[in-house]
Amino acid sequence: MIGLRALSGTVSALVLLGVAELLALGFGEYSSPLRALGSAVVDHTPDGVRESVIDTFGTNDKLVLYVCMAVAAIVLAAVAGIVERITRPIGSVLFAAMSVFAAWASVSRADTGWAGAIPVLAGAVAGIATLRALVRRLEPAEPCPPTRGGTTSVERREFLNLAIGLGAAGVVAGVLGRWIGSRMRDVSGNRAEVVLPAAKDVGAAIPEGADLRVPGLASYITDNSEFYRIDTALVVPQVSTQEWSLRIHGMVDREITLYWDDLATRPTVERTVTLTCVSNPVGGDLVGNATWLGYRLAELLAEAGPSPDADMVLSRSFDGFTAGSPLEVLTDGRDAMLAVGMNGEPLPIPHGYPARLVVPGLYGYVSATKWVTELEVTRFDRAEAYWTQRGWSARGPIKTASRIDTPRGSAKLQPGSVIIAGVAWAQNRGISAVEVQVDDGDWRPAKLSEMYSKDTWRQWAYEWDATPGPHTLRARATDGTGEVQTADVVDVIPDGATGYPAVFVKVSD
Ligand SMILES: Nc1nc2c(c(=O)[nH]1)N[C@H]1C(S)=C(S)[C@@H](COP(=O)(O)O)O[C@H]1N2
Ligand SMILES: [Mo]
Repeated sequence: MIGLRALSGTVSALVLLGVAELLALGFGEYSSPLRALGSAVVDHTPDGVRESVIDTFGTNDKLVLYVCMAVAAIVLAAVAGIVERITRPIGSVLFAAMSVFAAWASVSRADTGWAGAIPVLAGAVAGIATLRALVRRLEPAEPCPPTRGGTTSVERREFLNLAIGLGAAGVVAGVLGRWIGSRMRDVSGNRAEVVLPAAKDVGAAIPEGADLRVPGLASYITDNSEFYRIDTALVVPQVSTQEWSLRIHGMVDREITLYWDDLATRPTVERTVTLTCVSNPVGGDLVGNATWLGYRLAELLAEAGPSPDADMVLSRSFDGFTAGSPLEVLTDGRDAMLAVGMNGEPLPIPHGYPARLVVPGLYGYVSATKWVTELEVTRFDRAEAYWTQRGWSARGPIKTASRIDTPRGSAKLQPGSVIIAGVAWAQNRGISAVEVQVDDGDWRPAKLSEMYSKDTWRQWAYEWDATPGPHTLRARATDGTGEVQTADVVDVIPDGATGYPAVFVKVSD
């Protein structure tokens, strides 16, 4: 019996979600309870938990989140079904409470008014009605039933048919709602029609020697399809060029709003810049190098005329993410840009289509806002960006780092010549040397790939005469100012990990 009651609860939750997801088609993206709750969880997860989830599951953290939410919803709904039968209407109240919470999550998201609560609340009415109807069927028809179990096998079969039918209807409605919603929003058609402007100020050609082409070593330019992706977006924001605009406001002489077509008349710049995530652990792969096409931020900001008292630009994305960059950094002459192209294509949708920021020398969380729609000129003592509110440092200059790509950890090697190779980066300062250490031996200089610019990573390689036994290989880089990468082992929070990358290998006899 308890199973049937739990089933009533679960089926009712499916009806609730199905109705809400279908109705959400008419009330904007965040009126979907799954979407709104998921984003609320992302924004409110304590850092420690977030870190351990990311450590454990890598960048599958979003999938993990959805699975956890689904399990939590099923368990809660099952409990609601059970308690509704014991003390009515506690289960219904539990349902209503969960719905109010989901409605709050919808309404509190960016760009959704009170109407955003309608789908969840309508779903709640349907879900609670379902719960009461199902639970009533589990009650004995007479006070002293002739059979002990309360329901007869015929009643039981009828109940199951009804429950399964309703549950299936809920699932179909929900899947249909999500699917139609994603089709309605999808901007890949819009992206396919974009013609990128020609680059006016083209960066120097990338020399052959920038890429050492060592097997197992990251290529100098990272393919768009392989470029790491980090963001808080559960569903990739879909922003068409018609919908997109960039408002520059705050401490400025004149607020301006740029539309996509306005960009066409402006001078373009093309630069190859390496992006890095502050959450990249030592040796990690949250770093990539691409050729970006865009517009100089300094020029766009100058059109608005920033106040001399301002020291921060708070960039905001379509989906409410914010990053705070020092105004000084955006205007000091480096190639900080509003990028619209990545490696010869319009930005891929997950990388910020149609426009994002790229700032050489700053970690992504304080600079690289994707789907960017606003630049608010402000001050660090007045505004706090998304990750700063969550305990990360307000400022995020990139720390000098190196990585060993080959050989891989725990590789089994043959004695003799082994190529140790990797990448090193210190954007806006450049890399002037990389050294390699085997076990506790001396630091030996590695061969560097041809220098391209101080804003991109550099490859390095070192030929090692491997001797039998276990070995530890380490690397360290020196930046363009002569500063050696620090050996201090520091975690990614609050402003980026440090320490030497190490790889443990076994060389056979
Ligand atoms: N809208 C939005 N932009 C964002 C983020 C985000 O969560 N939302 N994350 C930032 C972070 S932390 C990084 S490291 C870079 C990653 O850019 P990529 O996904 O194109 O590699 O995007 C930045 N821009
Ligand atoms: Mo990041």
